[in-house]
Amino acid sequence: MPSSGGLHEIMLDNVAFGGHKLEVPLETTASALQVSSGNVAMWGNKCRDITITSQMDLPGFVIQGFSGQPPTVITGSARQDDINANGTSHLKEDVTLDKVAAGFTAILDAPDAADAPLLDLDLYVLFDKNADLLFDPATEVVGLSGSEGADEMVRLQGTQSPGDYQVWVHGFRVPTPVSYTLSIQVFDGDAFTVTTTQLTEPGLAAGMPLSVQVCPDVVKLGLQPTPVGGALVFGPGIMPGLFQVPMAWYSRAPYIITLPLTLTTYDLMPVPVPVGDSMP
Ligand SMILES: [Ca+2]
Ligand SMILES: [Ca+2]
Repeated sequence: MPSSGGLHEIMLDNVAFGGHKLEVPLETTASALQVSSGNVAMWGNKCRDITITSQMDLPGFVIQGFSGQPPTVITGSARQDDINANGTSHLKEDVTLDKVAAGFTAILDAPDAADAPLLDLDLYVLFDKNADLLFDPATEVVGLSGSEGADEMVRLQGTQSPGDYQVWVHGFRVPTPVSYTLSIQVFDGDAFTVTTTQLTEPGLAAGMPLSVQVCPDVVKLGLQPTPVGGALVFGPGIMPGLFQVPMAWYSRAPYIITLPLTLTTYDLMPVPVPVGDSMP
């Protein structure tokens, strides 16, 4: 997970005990990984270089770039559902993934509490794990957001397997009918190409900086409205989606560019009018 400088602590909580001994030996390995940039912004056809350095060996290291499409936006009408049965959710939106994706995000934007007091909507994301074309709320919920309010967001971690998903909006408390907006975004495109150097089997060695270059495929990106979002996803072979760095592509450079720019009085002097010219 992203973290900053300072003291950190890892806590282990044993919630079940089924052994004969009160004290059972166990081992935990803690480590960290550094990325030279917390996000990857690209514009035009320019590539970006970043460096990844891990403090521990990451066998079977995998790194992939995913680009996104504009989010799907649905307008819904809130309804009171059975508070004890999220399967009664009044809105169930299908999302089918043809290939591995990343960054599956669902955002529920409802009226503010001042405009709709006591309104409480909840958001669920389900994955048809057993591919029986049914979504079981007991076993197939892969993400949920259930605050006391009506605005909710679910972002699935790691990468998402191909298959059928559904996003559910559950009306937990709907005193009066209101409309809301549900946005769903998935990064499943291949318009960001990733190349690395120095990566040899069996993976990424501890302390060995890995140079990564990310390039936009402007032909694939050209038809999309900008900015185009995405994610750089990497990790060891057993968990290839462990780390994610957000990416964004802009068709042109941003208007605000910060440079080590120093203006002097000379730069600010008026341009002299050549002798002989007359002012209009
Ligand atoms: Ca199922
Ligand atoms: Ca809620």
